[in-house]
Amino acid sequence: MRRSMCRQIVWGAHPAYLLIMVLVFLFLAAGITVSLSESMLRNIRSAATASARDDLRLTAFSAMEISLAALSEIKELDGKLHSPSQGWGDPISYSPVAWPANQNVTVTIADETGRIPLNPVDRERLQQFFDQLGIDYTTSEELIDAYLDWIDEDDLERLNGAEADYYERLSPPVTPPNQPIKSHDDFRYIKGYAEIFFNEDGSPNALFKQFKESTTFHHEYDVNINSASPAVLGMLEENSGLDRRALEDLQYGLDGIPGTEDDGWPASSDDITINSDAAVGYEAHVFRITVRVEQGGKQFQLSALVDDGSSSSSSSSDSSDSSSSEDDSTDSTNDRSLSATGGNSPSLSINTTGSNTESEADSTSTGTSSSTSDSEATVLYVNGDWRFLEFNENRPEDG
Ligand SMILES: [Ca+2]
Ligand SMILES: [Ca+2]
Repeated sequence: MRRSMCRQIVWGAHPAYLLIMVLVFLFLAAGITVSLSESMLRNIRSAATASARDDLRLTAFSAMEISLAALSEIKELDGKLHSPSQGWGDPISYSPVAWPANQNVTVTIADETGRIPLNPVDRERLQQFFDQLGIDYTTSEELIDAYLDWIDEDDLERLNGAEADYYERLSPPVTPPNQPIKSHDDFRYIKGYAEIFFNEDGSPNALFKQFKESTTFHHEYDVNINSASPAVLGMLEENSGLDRRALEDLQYGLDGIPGTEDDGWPASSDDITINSDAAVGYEAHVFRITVRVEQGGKQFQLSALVDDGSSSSSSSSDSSDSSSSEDDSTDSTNDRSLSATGGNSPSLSINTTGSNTESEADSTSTGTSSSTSDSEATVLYVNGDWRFLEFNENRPEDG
């Protein structure tokens, strides 16, 4: 009782002090409210951004589905896929879909089959291609031997090759992977390539650009003449007697303009003058599909490498989950073995049993994979006939 009396007296004695206390409290409360609402706004804003990104992602996945559907439908109608002029070169125009009005959707489908396979290497073909790039025979031999030693399992040097002994003496030392590679970036480190394909400052030169756009690690088919690079066509003109003029006439159609309705394509060696069509193909099997969706400065991109499932020989992988199908491979009549050029190369066992078994095989992979399973295609997942060999999504940061 006395104490509250005392307090009243104290408060009553200092009204100005009380007023200041109240003001300070109000000021602090206002500050807290402001900072609360700022963080709420931030949360709301980031939720809205996330939702916008989800919208872009959804659209991108739809565009990927539509692209695959276009490829499937054209294959169904025409029997085979040969050339982007069949319609699959522009799947967005092929499949009229009402995209969200504020989103800009673009899709490119590039035929990977138009490139010369580097895994395994057709030594003669690569030799011819290097010749087309203006690289002399001796240097070509050195480049090819060095590449093969870089990826073969052993440490035995080919005539013009190099193994770990050579690379560990370099400064800085590098280690050859001794297994198939997946990226052209590796060539920077392989003996002899830096001098031919890279500038002194380490940047790739124009020759490397031609080499990169004309070669691939992702298929083993004959090179599709319908999507081959100018350098590859030049090689075919020189070594296989390809009539490039006749090819252009066919591809550009009667109006002589590429990209118009009347564009055609050779579907077999019956359609085009070529002396030797060894290793020359007319079909597309492996595609790199890139989807971009943009909306108000935001972008979402999907990129996939898909195989039409007509062969399992499209890609090799060293990943630990590479499919192991030892149970059903022994009774298959479709198994074929390919041997990479050179006596020291490992034999690649290619299992071509059914197109839909890989997804199951993936989940039953074991840790006991033998050396041959390194060379089997890694299938991320299967969509109808389409087998995804690579899949990347990326959402560049805003701004
Ligand atoms: Ca080696
Ligand atoms: Ca070797």
